[in-house]
Amino acid sequence: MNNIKTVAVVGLGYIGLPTAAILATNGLQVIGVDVNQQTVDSVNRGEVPFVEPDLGIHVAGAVSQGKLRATITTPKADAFIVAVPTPFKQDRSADLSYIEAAARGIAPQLEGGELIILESTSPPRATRHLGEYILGLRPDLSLDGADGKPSILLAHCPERVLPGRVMIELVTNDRIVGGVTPEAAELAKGLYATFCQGNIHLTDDVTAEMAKLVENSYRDVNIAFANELSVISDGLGIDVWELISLANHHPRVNILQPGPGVGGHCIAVDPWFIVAEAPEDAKLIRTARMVNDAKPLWVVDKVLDALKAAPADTEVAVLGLAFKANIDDLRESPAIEITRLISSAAAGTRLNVVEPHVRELPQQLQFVENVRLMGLSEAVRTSGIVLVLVDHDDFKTIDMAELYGKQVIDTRGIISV
Ligand code: SAJ
Repeated sequence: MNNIKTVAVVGLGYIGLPTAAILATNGLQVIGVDVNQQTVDSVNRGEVPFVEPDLGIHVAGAVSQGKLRATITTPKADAFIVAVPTPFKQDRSADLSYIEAAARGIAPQLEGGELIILESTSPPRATRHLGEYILGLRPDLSLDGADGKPSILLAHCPERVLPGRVMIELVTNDRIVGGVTPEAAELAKGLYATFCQGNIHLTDDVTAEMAKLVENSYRDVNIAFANELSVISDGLGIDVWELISLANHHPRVNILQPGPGVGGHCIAVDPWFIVAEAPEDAKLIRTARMVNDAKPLWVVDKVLDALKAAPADTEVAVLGLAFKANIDDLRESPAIEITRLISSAAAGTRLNVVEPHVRELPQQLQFVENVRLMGLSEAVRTSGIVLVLVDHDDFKTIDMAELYGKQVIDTRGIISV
């Protein structure tokens, strides 16, 4: 099957829905599949159930032109793209149950010749696992035409887009396509070439899986270096941002920025898949994860120390809950963990949370008595301690005069006092 006309995208989340929409606006007939009826209904109305710039226009356009529709059950299609979550389990190895559930939906629809692409971030050999899982359900098919059985073509094509820039980066980023067979890689390349203007690099499936994990681990290790420097600098009584900015004048030094910890659903998760695969050898990757995971507790201790030294009724302004600047995504956000920990360790202290990108507190903070959501000026005015957790642009406009006499704990280096 060299001529792909219909594509089923399984999982309509932060990656699946943009991918479905961009394929549909580039001429393919796309059916989005999701287990959540509300997601399905909202896509069929041409609406997007989460915030991502420009995605709404693509989805509304594709649905109104009849190129994109959503359903709960997996249909027949020429190609399937699996974009479901791969969280980690208690032991920090990857939970492949969502991939297996997707496979159970796809398997009955196969006739042979279909292309199946795994986009979910996956541990090494997950694509092969998906293939073997499907063949377990469909012993009449094969991966290579062995015994004269019709074959299915399997490839891994990891997503690499940055939340907040997804619709741009889907088109402009290079892609890595790893085929279980060269034929599968070529076919997948043809599909991505319908919308991707970057280079499409072909390799095998396991190298493609590792490439994605390595990219995020590289960033995690580098952020850990910056976070470690921030703790060391604090002990030395020097400004870590000045230190990094000076060191970065060296032509071969480019240190990232410290923060309150690493959030989001990718960088804090993916390195563990490498550690689970090579526990003896992945020493640096494991240590970096531990350094970044420890940073929120260090911030909590800073605030508790400041509270001990402050008058008893001191309130704390908590600036930001998102996992990074200028987005509304609160998943795995260190800011939420920090706020929650301070709220329970200092139960008598009022925490005035400012998060311009949400209308209500997230579930973890909703029924916590000493935490409330408020506007920036009011929170700063009423608080003796100002804790900056996210470098949202809105916070960079704070009038320095309003901070006079207050203790500022700035984990992002956006306020100079
Ligand atoms: N962070 C810092 N200091 C920095 C940079 C980031 O503390 O200098 C923190 C952020 O505040 C945030 C976390 O790290 O809490 C992650 O943010 P990010 O912007 O580095 O990355 P994500 O999670 O939004 O997206 C990453 C990207 N991967 C890389 O840049 C290698 C993206 O390209 C991937 O597609 C995405 O993970 C993913 O889905 O895997």
